[in-house]
Amino acid sequence: MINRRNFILGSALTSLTTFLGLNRATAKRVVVSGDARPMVISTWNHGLPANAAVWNVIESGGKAIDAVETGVNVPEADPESNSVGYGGYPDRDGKVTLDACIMDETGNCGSVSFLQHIKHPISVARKVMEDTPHVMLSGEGALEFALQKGFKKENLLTDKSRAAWKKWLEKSEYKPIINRENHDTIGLLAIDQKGDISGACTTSGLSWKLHGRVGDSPIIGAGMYTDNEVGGAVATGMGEAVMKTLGTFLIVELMRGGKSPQEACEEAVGRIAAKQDYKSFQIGYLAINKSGQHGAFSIHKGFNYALHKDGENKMYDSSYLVKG
Ligand code: SD4
Repeated sequence: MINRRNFILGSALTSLTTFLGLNRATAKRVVVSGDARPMVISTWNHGLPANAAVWNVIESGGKAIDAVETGVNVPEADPESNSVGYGGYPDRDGKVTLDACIMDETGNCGSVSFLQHIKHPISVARKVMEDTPHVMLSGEGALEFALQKGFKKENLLTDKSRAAWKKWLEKSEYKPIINRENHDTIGLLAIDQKGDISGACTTSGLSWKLHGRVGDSPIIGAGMYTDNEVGGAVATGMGEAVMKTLGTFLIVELMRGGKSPQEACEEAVGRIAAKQDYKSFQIGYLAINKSGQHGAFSIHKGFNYALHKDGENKMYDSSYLVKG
C-alpha cells in the first residue's frame, strides 16, 4: 500500500528527476545505431602512421581494443614524436613522465600516470585493466607493476629531448605552447568490423611541467572516454582545462542526449571558454558516434587529426573557436 509519506516522497523525486533531466526517457541509453563501418580517428600528424597500424589489425578482423593499443604504440616508440613515450620532452627536472589510458567496448578501462622509464605506457595501462581489480596505477607503483609484467626499464630521454630541455633551462620560462609542431598527445578512437568501439590516449604530458604533475590523458572521462552504445571522445592540449570540465565524458553524454559529434565537441570547448582564460592555451577534441559520424573542434587554429575511413587515411584541419 502506498502511504502518504511514500507518495509525497515519490512525487518529490519524480519532480526532481524531471527537473534534472533524469526521467526515464532520458536515462534510457540512446543507441545511435546505423552503419557502424570500421573507422579510426586520432590526434595530430602522428595519427597517420598510428591509424595505419590500427587498420592492419581491424582489416584482419581484429578487435578495436587490440587495434587502438597497437596504433598508439607507434608514436610511443618514435623518438621524433617529442610529446609521447620515447623521446617525449621531460619535466623541468629532466625526467620523462608518462600518462596513458585505454578503454574497451565493455566499459573496462585501465590507466597509468606519472610513469617513468617504460616505452609503452598504454600497454601497461592495458595490463592494469586486465590483470588487476583497479583502474589506475601511478608513479613508483606503476613502474614496479610494469617491471613485474615483464616491461623493460629504459632511458626515454633522447639526445634531442635532453638538448631541448637544456635550452629551456636557460630561461626556465613556463608558458603553454599553443600547437607543438603539430604533434602532441595521441588520442585515438576506433570502430572494428563488429561495430565495437575502443579508445586510447598516451602522452609525456606538458613539457617542462612540475615534477609529479599529472594531466588529463590518464583520467578516464577527461583525456578519453568511450561508451560502446554511444561513441567516444579524446582530448589534447592543456590538460588542466580538460580535467576541470571532464571534457570527453561530457562529449559522450552530449552525444547520448542526441548531439552530433561535431556539436558535442563544440559545446565542450564552449564550456571551457565560458569559465577559463581560454585564449592562452589550446584544447582539441575529437569524437565519433556509433554510426560512424565524427567531429573535431579546438580553441585555436592549428589542431589537425588523422581519419581512416572509406579506404582513405588522411589529415584534416579542425574547425576552431578563436578567429583572427
Ligand atoms: C597534458 N593533454 O598532459 C596533455 C598534453 C597535451 O597538447 O595534449 N598537449 O595536459
